[in-house]
Amino acid sequence: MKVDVLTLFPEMFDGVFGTSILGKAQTKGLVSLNAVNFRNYATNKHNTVDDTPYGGGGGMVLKPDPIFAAVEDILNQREEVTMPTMKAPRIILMCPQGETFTQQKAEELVQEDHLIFICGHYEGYDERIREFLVTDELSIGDYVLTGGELPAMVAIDSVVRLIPGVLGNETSAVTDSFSTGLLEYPHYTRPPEFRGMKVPDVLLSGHHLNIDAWRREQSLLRTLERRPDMLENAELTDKERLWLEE
Ligand code: 6GU
Repeated sequence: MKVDVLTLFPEMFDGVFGTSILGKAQTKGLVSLNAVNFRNYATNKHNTVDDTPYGGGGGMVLKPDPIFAAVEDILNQREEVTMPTMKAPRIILMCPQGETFTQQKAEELVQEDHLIFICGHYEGYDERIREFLVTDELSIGDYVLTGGELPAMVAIDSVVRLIPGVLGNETSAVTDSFSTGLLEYPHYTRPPEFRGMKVPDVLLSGHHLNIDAWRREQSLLRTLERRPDMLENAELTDKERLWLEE
């Protein structure tokens, strides 16, 4: 997968793209992550990327031309001549008005082979970017941030970790707890007793059927307690639904 990010602050991505699991995913050749400063595509002599809004009012608006030019440059670098069946990339605008990013969206985006994220910073976007350039608009939740960079990093992290081979096998099993629609059960490791705080007996019993049953029950209770809204769409047996209603 190839991921390009258009931003006025490409250095914000250095740590995230170069470190830990995302860094390793690139070394393994599973993904190529690239942050591009769209100021490099400004056409006037002061390299302006924003301007005052038509019709007046406060704030600045990101101009369409540098962002269109940056995206077109990325598109022209694609090998569509030699690979005519190549799928068009998703062009994703990060903005508070976008569709809320979810695990389901991450699972949809990991099917793509090229993603282009566009991040604005405190300004609005010229509406023609929305209307004629982007394929998706994403937000990461109902709170306001100073820019789309952190949200883009959040989305990229959650998509890239779903690429086969990016996570070790031990970790990938854990992945799907959100996709199964339930919160995770509690985890414990050694020692069996720490300052008088004990690990539940069942986990030390070696009885795997009982352990699986306990974990399932804990997942259900935890979801009921913390995220009852998730239970509607979760995959539950009739028996489990009855038990939760008690
Ligand atoms: Cl994508 N951008 C900004 N500026 N704030 C946000 C957001 C995006 N998602 C949640 N808050």
